[in-house]
Amino acid sequence: MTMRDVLIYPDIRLRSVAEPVCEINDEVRALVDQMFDLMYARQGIGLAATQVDMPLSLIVIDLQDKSNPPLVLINPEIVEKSDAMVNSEEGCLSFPNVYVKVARVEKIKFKAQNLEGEWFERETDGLLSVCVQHEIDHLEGKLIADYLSSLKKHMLHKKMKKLKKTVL
Ligand code: K2U
Ligand code: ZN
Repeated sequence: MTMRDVLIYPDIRLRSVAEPVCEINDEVRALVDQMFDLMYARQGIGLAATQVDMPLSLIVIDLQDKSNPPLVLINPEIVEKSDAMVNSEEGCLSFPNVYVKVARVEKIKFKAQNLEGEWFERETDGLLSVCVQHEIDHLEGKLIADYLSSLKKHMLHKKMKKLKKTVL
């Protein structure tokens, strides 16, 4: 399978809702490898399969710190959320040079399958919590643009659509 690049907003394929991964086969393992390579090449710390036009429930994460080894999340789900919220400026590989203030729950417990198909659960906060929530948004077709006011979202859409025309 040839890997295309990261889809750039307002590409409609970013709105795809991911399908569950039913079988973790060689094709899925090859996709995971390609997603890590692309994520590193684009200086990302997370990447969702929908961003590479593969509507599968699959995320790769590498926060680039020793306490958090690289993660593969297959069929991830958030199972618990804290009441407390945190605001952060989020970037997105599908929105080059765009940063949006997003309010997210501070702590989450999530479950997912690893590449061996084993289910695991993890509680987290900080950057990993924000990243997992950001990536699971991608799997649901939700983007950082959706956290903007309708006016700002409209302006961003116009700007990025124009940019796409000039680049192509
Ligand atoms: O999904 C993506 O587009 C990759 C995201 C993941 C992410 C977004 C917000 C907050 C944390 C992670 C980023 O573009 S990766 C770029 C980046 C690098 C260092 C710190 C934060 C974001
Ligand atoms: Zn993103």
